[in-house]
Amino acid sequence: MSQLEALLFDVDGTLADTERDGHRVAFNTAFANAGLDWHWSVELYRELLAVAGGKERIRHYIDRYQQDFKTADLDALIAELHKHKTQLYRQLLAAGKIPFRPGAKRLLRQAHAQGLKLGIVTTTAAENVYALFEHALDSNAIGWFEVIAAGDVVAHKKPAPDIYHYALRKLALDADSCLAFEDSSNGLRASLQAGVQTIVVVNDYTYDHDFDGALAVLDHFGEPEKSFTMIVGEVGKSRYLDVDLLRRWHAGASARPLHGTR
Ligand code: XBP
Ligand code: MG
Repeated sequence: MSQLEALLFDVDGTLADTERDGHRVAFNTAFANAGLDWHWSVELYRELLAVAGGKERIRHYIDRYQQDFKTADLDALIAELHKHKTQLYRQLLAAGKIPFRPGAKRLLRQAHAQGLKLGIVTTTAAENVYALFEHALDSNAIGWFEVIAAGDVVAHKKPAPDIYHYALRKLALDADSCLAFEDSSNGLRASLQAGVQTIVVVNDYTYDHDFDGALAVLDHFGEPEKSFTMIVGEVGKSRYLDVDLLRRWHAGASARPLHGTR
């Protein structure tokens, strides 16, 4: 049975609640600045989030809701809109608008201090990860991560497992010596297909997703003074995720075949 050696974190919706008041707002501002009357409401964005990747999401939106839209070079337009959206999103991060979720910073700090390897496995653009960490985590924290697997570094985004395979290769670790943290069914499908046992922390956009196969489903990572709610999994006396609890869960999971991979 492998020892727990690394924690692999998704970003959007997991480490920070970035979608409703971050990415979505940046998309809408980029559309308005381009003279487009496209507006992604909070509810429409719930549907659009089923498509991972901002560029892929814009293309899906056009195909689904703007079939009459015509432009000389759609690829170029989407790339330009997404580049501007990323700049706007990073301004929101710099303004401190997007905090980390409860317990996320505490767990990252403890895992780093106790020598666990840390990796990021996200669909969002790498520059968004650096900006989030620069403005919402400790100043030197980016150095805690041995791999930042992000965005277009793989051709097939979540729910494909490619980003997890990429991160495991960079860490030179087997899937069974890692735990993953995700917030969505797309993310869970990606991690499970890569063979990584996964803990889900839900949010307002993903609470009703299918999390079959997750090791546990929680409302957040928990803090000593703010207990998590265990939605799926053994409750026990734990009130927040820490390295000891993760090691116990990992050891217990190692004895059990990974299920839920489809
Ligand atoms: C979530 C995503 C990303 C973001 C937008 O990524 O699917 O596309 O919504 O970021 P994850 P980009 O949950 O895997 O972190 O516009 O840079 O794609
Ligand atoms: Mg996510």
